[in-house]
Parts: sequence; structure tokens; C-alpha cells
Amino acid sequence: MTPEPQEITRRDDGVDLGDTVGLVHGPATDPDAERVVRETLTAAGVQTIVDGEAAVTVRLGADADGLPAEGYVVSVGDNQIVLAGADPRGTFYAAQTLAQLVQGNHVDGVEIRDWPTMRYRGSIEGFYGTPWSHADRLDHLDYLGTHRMNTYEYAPKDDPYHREQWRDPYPADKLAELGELIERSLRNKVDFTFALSPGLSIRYTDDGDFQALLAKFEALYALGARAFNVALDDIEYEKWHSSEDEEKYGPGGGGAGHAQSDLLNRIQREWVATKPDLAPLQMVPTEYYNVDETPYKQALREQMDSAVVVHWTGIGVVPEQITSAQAAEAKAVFGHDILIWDNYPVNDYAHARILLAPYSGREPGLADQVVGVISNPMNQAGVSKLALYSFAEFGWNPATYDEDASWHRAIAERAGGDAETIAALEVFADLTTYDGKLHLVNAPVLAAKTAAFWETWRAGDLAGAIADLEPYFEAIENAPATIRDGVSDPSFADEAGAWLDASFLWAQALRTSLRLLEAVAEGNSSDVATTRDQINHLVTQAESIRDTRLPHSTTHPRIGDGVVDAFLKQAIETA
Ligand code: LTM
Repeated sequence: MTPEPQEITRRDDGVDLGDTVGLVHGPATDPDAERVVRETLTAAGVQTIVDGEAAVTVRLGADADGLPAEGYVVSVGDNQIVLAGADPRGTFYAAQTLAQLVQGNHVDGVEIRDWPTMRYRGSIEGFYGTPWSHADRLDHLDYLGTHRMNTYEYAPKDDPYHREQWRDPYPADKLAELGELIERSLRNKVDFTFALSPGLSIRYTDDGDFQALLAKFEALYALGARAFNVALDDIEYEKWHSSEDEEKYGPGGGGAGHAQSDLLNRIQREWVATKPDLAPLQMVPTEYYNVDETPYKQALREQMDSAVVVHWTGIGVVPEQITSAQAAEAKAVFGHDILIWDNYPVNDYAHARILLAPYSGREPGLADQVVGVISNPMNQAGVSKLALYSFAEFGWNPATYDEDASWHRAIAERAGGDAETIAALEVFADLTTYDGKLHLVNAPVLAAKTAAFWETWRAGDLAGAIADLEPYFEAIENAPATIRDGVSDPSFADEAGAWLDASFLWAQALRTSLRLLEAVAEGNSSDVATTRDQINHLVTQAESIRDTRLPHSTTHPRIGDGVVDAFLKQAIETA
């Protein structure tokens, strides 16, 4: 089950659903939970769902007393299934858990009591480059719902209406799409959080600018959004956009902190306070990447309304580690609740890389210091699910989070449990682990194998070295086709297409390099030049591939670089 429940006890008496199931509603059954239950039963082969009791009965929505917010219980056995939530979101999660428990027409007996550790779990689409498509976002919201994540923040840097043209209202077609996203979020019990990034040009003392910001928020509120964020990252906060601002706030970070606090306080006072159904207001500070005491942070700490939640990326923009001690410092220095904007697996800074390594380096004790952890994902929404899976597990229960085990489960999910596809995905993922920040080693499995190769080769067992390594090169060569066949989510093969194509060609080059070394081993020098030309041709082909998304479209997809190319070079030199 994912995320793994906090408390789970297996029972002996499972339930065979049969073809007719009774559904008994609690007084205020959540419609989204009921929809998931009905879909689950139908997919399990139940043909008739009757109101009230039957030979097998599902009791939905009874109160789960004594559990924290979003908690739920699931009880399966004695011919009934009880799904009860502490609140509507909890009931929805009980239904989602049932969906994971059903196997064919049967549900194993079980007692589950479960609740999330962190309040905010999910994602912030906050990267530069090609934003996700509308279809990507709808699919992502479903993924969040099924993995018990509750937050999606809309903050794509390259949506002009989010940042460059933040004052301008969304055109009707874009607004309609945002409305659909909000509706899909509601169905998945996800808080759609609309972020606006006015810092490139806002005049803090200008009432017209303030009203433009509120109008933008109000338009999203009218569509059903209930969570809002003012993102002030990646701006020159010492640069004013009006002489009035300069005069009022003066130079330096302290002035910027004062101006930003005034803005957030006015939104809080004049807008948030008038709407009781809004979630706490959020902001992304300009100094989001450290815990140094500065005049800027002092201003936020002392002047900004204490209800505002502050984003923080850790120490560094993409830190290798985030510790609970660092988070405690962040909480103290900002003086507000901290929500971690975690820059993994975002790849806008890692051109032509997709990041498929485990989600690592986050201490479980973070849960005591911050209100949540959300992922800034890749330009590739479908491929990002590999990391999102682990974010869901970390946010739900950081104490039991095991980054490698979670990564293997994430791979298995993408592969639909198929052993061959799992193996192919693991071979492929190994080639694209390096990001230069969290993961500093590329292709560790392949690197170990090529190192072993040269050791055996140098020891004089030339044929043995080739025989040992060839199967792994073959596995790399076959992985793209296996992945394309075996991963049922079409977005994965589509978005990873350039990297899959490149892997195939690099694998062919690697295998050809073994032919070159074979010729050496056999003392056959006549084919060396032709074989070397074949390798160079394959490398040229691999390096002519381009992905379609910015910023990755500017250069060739990186595959095991530093390992694959090094092996080829050494093979050619040896020949
Ligand atoms: O991290 C933050 C708060 N802002 C930006 C993001 O928009 C960007 O995606 C990441 C990774 O490049 N770095 C940032 O500084």
C-alpha cells in the first residue's frame, strides 16, 4: 500500500465481494469518496450496488473519532467493509485505500488506522521552461489524489500571467482551464493553490497594483480556489519600480522585507480576513535559500502577519541534505510556519537531464519543524511521478521513510508490477541519476560494472571481461523497447522519449566497442578502423537527438555521461 498506513493489522477473514454489494451511507457521505468506492467495486466485478445492507456491505463515512485531520480507518472482515474518515478528506483517503486493497473480486481482512504526519503534501509547479500542458495537470491532480497528497500549487514561471504580465487578467480560455483544474483538484481533495509572482515590476505603494493583484486572486476565488500564494522568489528585491517605493522603504534588504510585509499584511487584512473559507495565505520570500540573519528576514519576522506561511528551499536552492536542525533555524529566523519548497526532481537547471534517482537527504525530524514538504517537479510531468511517489511516502510518514525502498516501489508502480519492465526501468534510471546537487554520481551501477571490466581486462582475462559485461550492455539496449511496451502510463515513454532513444544508441555504441575490444583480444586489427567509425557514427546520432521541451531542447539528452563516454574513449584508445 502507498503511502504505507501508520497502523495496520491483518485479519484472517477477508471479504469476497461477489456481484452484489450493499452501500450504507453515513449522515454526510463525501461524494468523492462514494465515487471512488463505486468505481472500485465496479472495477472489481461487482454488478449491482444496492442502497442499504446486503450479503456484503460497505459502510461509508461513519465518523472516525479520535483521529487527526485527514485520518481514517478501514476495516475489512466479517462480510463488511467499514470506511470512516475524521473529515471528508479522511473518508476520501479511506476509499482510496480500499481501491489499493482490492485484488480481483476479493479484499483481504485488515484493520487500518491511518493519518498523515505533515499538513502539506504535494507539488508546486514552480519551474522555468516549458510549463506542463493542461492534460498533464489534470493527470497530475489524479495522481496526487490517489497517493493521498493534498496540495498542488500553480506557479509556472513561464506562464506570462503568473509572472511577467501578472497584472493582466487571464484570457477566457486560460481561465476556463484553470476552472477545470480547480474542479479536478476538488474531486481529488487537493488544495489548488494559486500563486502570483508580481515581484519583477510591482510598485508596493501603488493602490492600482494592489487592486490588480486582488482582482487576479478574486478571479481564481470565483472559480473555487481557496489557497493563495504571493511568490517573490528570483527577483532583484533591492530594485524599486517607483520613486514612491524607494522613498518609503529606502535601500537594502530591510526595505524589501518591509515592503513585502506591507503587501502580505494588506492582502491578509483586506481580503483573506473577509473570506473565512480561505486557507492560510502563503508567500515565497526572496531569501528562500538560507537561514542567515539579515535585515530582510528580520523585517518579515517582525512585521509580516504571523498567519502567513513562508516557503523555504533549505540551505541552498537544491540542497543535498535538509536537516531538522536547519528547519528549526528557518522557523526561528523567518518567525513563521515553514513550508519546504523542495527543488527535487526539478530539472530546469539541469539541461537535458531527467532526474530518476531516489528522493534522498531529508531528515524525518523535519516533520517537527515544518508544516509540509512539496516537490518542485520536472518539466516532464509523467516522469516526475517517480519522485512524487516518494514525496507522498515521506510527507505521510517520514519516520518510516526509506529512500531506496520507496524508489524501488515507485519503479514497480510505473512498471505496473511487471518484473521485466521493473528491471528495464532500473537499468534506464541508473543512466540518468546525476543532477550535480542532490545526486553527485552518475550511473553508479554501470560505473561499477565498467570498472570491474577493466580490472578483469588488465588481469589478462580479455574474453572473460567481455563476456561478463556484454549482458548489461544488452540490457541497456533492450530497456527502451521494454519500457515503451511495459509502462502503461503513456506520458512516461512520451516525455522520456528522447532519453530512451539516446540510451538505445549509446548502448549500441557500447556493444560495438566490445566488438572493437574483441578484435584486440583476438589480435585481429583489420576491422578496427571500421568498428571505430561505427562507434563514432552512433555517438553522433545520439548527440543529434533533441527533446521538445525548454530548456532541454537546446542540447542532447545526457545518458550516463562520464561513464558511457569514458568507456568508449578507453575502448578506442585500447584498440
Ligand atoms: O526555488 C525557488 C523558490 N525558485 C526557483 C525555481 O523556480 C526553480 O525551478 C528552482 C530550480 O532551478 N530554483 C529556483 O531558484
